[in-house]
Amino acid sequence: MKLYYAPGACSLAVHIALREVGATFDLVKVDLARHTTETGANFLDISPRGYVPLLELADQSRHTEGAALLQYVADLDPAQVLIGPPGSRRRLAVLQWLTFISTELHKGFSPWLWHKETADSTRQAVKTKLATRLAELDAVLSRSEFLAGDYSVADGYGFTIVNWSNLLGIPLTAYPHLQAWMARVAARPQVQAALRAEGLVS
Ligand SMILES: N[C@@H](CCC(=O)N[C@@H](CS)C(=O)NCC(=O)O)C(=O)O
Repeated sequence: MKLYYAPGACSLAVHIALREVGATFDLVKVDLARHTTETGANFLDISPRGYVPLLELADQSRHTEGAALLQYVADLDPAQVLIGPPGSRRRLAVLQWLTFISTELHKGFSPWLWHKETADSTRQAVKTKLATRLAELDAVLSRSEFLAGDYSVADGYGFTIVNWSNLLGIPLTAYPHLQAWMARVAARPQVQAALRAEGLVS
C-alpha cells in the first residue's frame, strides 16, 4: 500500500491507523500548494481532487475520503477492534464519531487552514461553532478515556484534527478532558512513530 500524505494534514489519521494495524506501506509526501509529490509527479494526475489522504492498494487502485479509509484500514486487523465487527454497537459508535469528526470538526477547521482569504466574519462564526463541538468532546471525555470506549480509529482522527488548534492559536485550556485525551493519544507508540515519520516531532 502507498499513502499519499502531507505532514500534519488529515492524512495523519490514516497514517496512524496503518501503523496501529501493523500494515506494510510506503509514504509519499505531497506538496498541496504546488500539487506535486516528493518524486516530482503532478499530484493532480494521481488524484484529480488534489487532496490527501489518498491510499493506493496493492492492486494499484486509488482511494480517498479519510473516514472511509479509516474503516478499511481498521478492518485489516479485526482482532485489534479499532472499529468493531459489522452490526456491533462498537462499530456504530466508532462510525458515529468518524462522521462527527469529518463533518463537524474537520470541515470546520479546514477553511481556516487551507483558504487564507476566508472572511473574518466567517472565521468568527466557525470559531463559535467549533467551541461548542470542543466543549461537547470535553464532556464526553470526562466520562470515558476514549471516544467510543477503548481506543479506536476515531481517536486517531480526532487527535489529528484537534491538533490543528495549535496551528490556529485556539487554546484548549477550557477543555481539560480534551487536553488529557490529546496527551493520551499522543503517547501511543504508533502515534509517536507517525508524528516522527512526518517530521512533526523529533
Ligand atoms: N473529503 C476529503 C477531504 C480531505 C481534505 O480536506 N484534505 C486536505 C488536507 S487535511 C487537503 O488535502 N487539502 C488540499 C486541497 O483540498 O487542495 C476527506 O474527508 O478525506
